[in-house]
Amino acid sequence: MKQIIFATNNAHKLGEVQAVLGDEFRLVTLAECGITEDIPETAATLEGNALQKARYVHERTGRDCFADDTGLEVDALGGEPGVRSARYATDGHDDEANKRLLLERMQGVEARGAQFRTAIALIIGGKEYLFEGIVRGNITLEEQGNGGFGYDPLFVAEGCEQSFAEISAEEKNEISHRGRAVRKLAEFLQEL
Ligand code: ITT
Repeated sequence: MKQIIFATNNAHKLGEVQAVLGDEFRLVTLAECGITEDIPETAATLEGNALQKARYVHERTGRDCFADDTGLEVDALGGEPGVRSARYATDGHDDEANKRLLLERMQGVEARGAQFRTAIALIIGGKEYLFEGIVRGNITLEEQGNGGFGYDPLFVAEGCEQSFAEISAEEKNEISHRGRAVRKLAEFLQEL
């Protein structure tokens, strides 16, 4: 079984990514590498932040690793919250405040198109690679469902009637931004 570090502090992401990668890969967590501090995410783009996280871990461990940075890009808000998705309402990771603020900004807005976009940065054999996954959909009028995490209760993917918080983890992975990006990563790793 191949081992690779996934530079995330988000247990939900870890579960989603491990499910897509399957038994062939074991994801090594930051805690297992002794990295317990918050990794800076100060870049202006998702790609920049994903690279920043992967480089941080690679510099400290010297090991192959990857990181995911994800944003919800809402058409009517000019792509916001985008790279600021985690810190939309406050400086911290306050999911409830973030969702409230988004619904507030979308009040009365009819065109509710949006996309989740994931950028994955991989550092392997000292080289850097980027992978992207996008899912288009719409912002709901109110929260729907209790599953998933983050903005999931506010997003219904194109072709779906239920939000990401109402479908199973397997169904989300089949169509989601992260599922798509991770499948590209998996194909790349398998061809090495
Ligand atoms: P790491 O940086 O430790 O990986 P994080 O939770 O900070 O974890 P991001 O910076 O990528 O992850 O997340 C940006 C925001 O987008 C944050 O508020 C997440 O809750 C949210 N988010 C990320 N992926 C999501 C998903 O699949 N569904 C819903 N919200 C998501």
